[in-house]
Amino acid sequence: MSVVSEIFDPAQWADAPGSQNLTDITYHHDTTGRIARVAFNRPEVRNAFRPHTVDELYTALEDARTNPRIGVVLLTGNGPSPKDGGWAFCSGGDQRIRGRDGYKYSDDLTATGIDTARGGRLHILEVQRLIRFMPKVVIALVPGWAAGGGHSLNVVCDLSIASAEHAKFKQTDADVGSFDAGYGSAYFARQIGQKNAREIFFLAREYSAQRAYEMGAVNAVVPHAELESTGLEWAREILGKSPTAIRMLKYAFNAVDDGLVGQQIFAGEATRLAYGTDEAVEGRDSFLEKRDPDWSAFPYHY
Ligand code: S0N
Repeated sequence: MSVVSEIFDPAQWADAPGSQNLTDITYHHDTTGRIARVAFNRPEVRNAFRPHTVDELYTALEDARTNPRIGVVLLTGNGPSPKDGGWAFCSGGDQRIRGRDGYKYSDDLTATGIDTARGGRLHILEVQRLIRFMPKVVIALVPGWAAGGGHSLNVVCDLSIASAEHAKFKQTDADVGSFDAGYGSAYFARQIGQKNAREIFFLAREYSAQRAYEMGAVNAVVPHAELESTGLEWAREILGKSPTAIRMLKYAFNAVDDGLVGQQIFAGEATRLAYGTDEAVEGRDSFLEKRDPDWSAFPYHY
């Protein structure tokens, strides 16, 4: 097992199946196969994402979402940078390939044209929704900079743990003519309050892990060397809880901010639970047996 980051413990992890050819991220499962670790792997550019990075990220997270054994996902950034030793969670979209109508699908920096089928695609927002809507806890482990779209990813993760020494936060969107007008800002304001969120976006100043903790943007600040072990400890604790309770709670927390989509997702889980009852089985069977349903065994609860 190769060491992908200075604070990565290879004894805890195995390559996730099919992850060998990834270039922009790394994807591991823990030795029990119940925790996924997905990490940005472009430390030389503070883990900025290009379209290919987002494709890989989406594929790995979707794999974790649909793997019935995985219960918790850790999202982090590998480091440090071989160039200057700097650490990053993610610094958002790679500014070198941002086009007039979004991000060029081509990662070839010399490319002049935009693939018209995919040009201008801001598919990091699809990743945000995948994290938000997956029925599993996603924990951001922030080893360094969380900036721009990387700041927004920290916002959408369910829980966040930050490195005391290296984690730094900055919402640069207004500096670079970009704006996350969805979860990254409006939902962020729900987390830390309107005045704090507006200050962070309008002034685009850097703030520390400790300040992030005080505002409620992260759950804990731990020594850098303990970041990943703390993430694993939290994940293992969560794995000791009822999967259904965790899923329903996540969707309950989401629903109030997610409108009808939030209600739909919560309701879908309620329907799935109802399908497991004798009452629902009677409804199905009566239809298949071409008879009236007999609900007499099912009282009106109060
Ligand atoms: C992260 C910062 C603050 C770190 O500063 P530091 O430590 O001084 O390092 P640097 O010397 O600046 O950087 C080291 C090397 O890394 C390169 N680099 C850093 N970030 C990027 C980047 N995002 N793109 C390309 N390269 C990057 C530097 O150039 C340097 O390279 P060398 O060594 O060759 O000089 C600081 O680096 C910083 O401010 N970075 C830019 C942060 C930023 O503005 N990100 C973009 C914000 N916008 C988005 O992310 C939009 C995309 C997006 O996610 C989105 C899409 C639709 C709707 C909403 C969103 C959303 O925002 O979520």
